[in-house]
Amino acid sequence: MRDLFLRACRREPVERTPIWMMRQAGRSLPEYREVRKEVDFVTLCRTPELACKVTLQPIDRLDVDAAILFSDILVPADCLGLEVDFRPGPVLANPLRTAADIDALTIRDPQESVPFVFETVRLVRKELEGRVPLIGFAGAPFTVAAYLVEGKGSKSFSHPLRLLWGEPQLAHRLFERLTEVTIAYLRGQVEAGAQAIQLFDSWAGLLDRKLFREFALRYARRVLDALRPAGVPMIYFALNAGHLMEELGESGADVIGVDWRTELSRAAALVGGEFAYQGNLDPCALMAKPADIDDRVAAIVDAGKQLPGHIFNLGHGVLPDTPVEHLQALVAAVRKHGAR
Ligand code: 1CP
Repeated sequence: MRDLFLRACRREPVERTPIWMMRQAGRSLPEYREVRKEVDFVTLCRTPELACKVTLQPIDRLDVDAAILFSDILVPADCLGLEVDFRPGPVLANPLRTAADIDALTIRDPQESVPFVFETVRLVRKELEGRVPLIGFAGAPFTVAAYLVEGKGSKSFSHPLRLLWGEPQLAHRLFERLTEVTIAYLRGQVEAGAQAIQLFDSWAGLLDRKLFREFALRYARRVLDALRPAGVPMIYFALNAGHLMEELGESGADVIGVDWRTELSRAAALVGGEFAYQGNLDPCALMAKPADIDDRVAAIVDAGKQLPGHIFNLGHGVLPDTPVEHLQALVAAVRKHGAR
């Protein structure tokens, strides 16, 4: 297997810098849009043959060094009996707002409520035939809670933030349950064949350091501590977390995801300790002509070579209107500059 990605996660020597891209499967690829003409997003996530097909599309088209399971961080809401619609972002008919809503949540075994996720993982491993490793993922408890309480995407997520300030004990009860579900859900993915996992904490950057520690880091750490015996590399990605760098090193992750706002060298100096880093080209940079971003790519790759381990990625997901040729040019540039 081409295991550059796994070796970089473990801070072992690599002959070149590996690359994959968050949201590498999805609307930027014409073959994904073809599949979406026939089925809605939820059906796509719940049908292993189709989810497998779109997971593999970026491997074939872009030749990236890892695959990531095609799903969504809100899929395991099924394990709490919550219905989520996608238009295209997640929308809940009944957001969690009261103590009664939160205390009524019952946890169901992910193997029974979302068996299609594990079936997709098994199928992808089989179809990959060892070409590249497969990354499984989940949303971190804080970020998933942000959607469940707000009921949809938001810039400010004021409902979940009001819950933290107004009823911290109730917020903790919600996070406890989400932590339990997330552990079972990720364990199931690793047992089915996921070779690394990423925990997405996309909204953790809304919190100051004190709240981050109390409501986000504590639960992310609990998830990662529980998964450590599974033995696969673990990535923790918190978006907009420049002010939280010192804290990220306490997450229990092997790899720290960094968005484009914080240079890799600065992130590493602030985090301290021995970690691999993943990132961090601004996804908007891919709107520039490939020749115009070559210097930027070289700078990130060179900074990565100074770190104990580096996986090239974007600082956040691929934007849907990114030209495919620009994605291919990025992979070529990382190959060119990343050789050791
Ligand atoms: O086809 C469509 O129209 C649906 C769009 C879409 C897609 C392609 C959504 C709805 N989710 C996904 C796939 C997805 N989501 C993946 C696939 C694997 C890959 O990376 O290739 C992953 C890892 C996610 C994770 C996810 N979903 C996150 C964490 C990462 C991030 O972007 O910060 C978040 C925050 C979500 C919520 C979500 N789901 C979909 C949308 C449009 C959103 C964002 C909503 C918002 O907050 O505005």
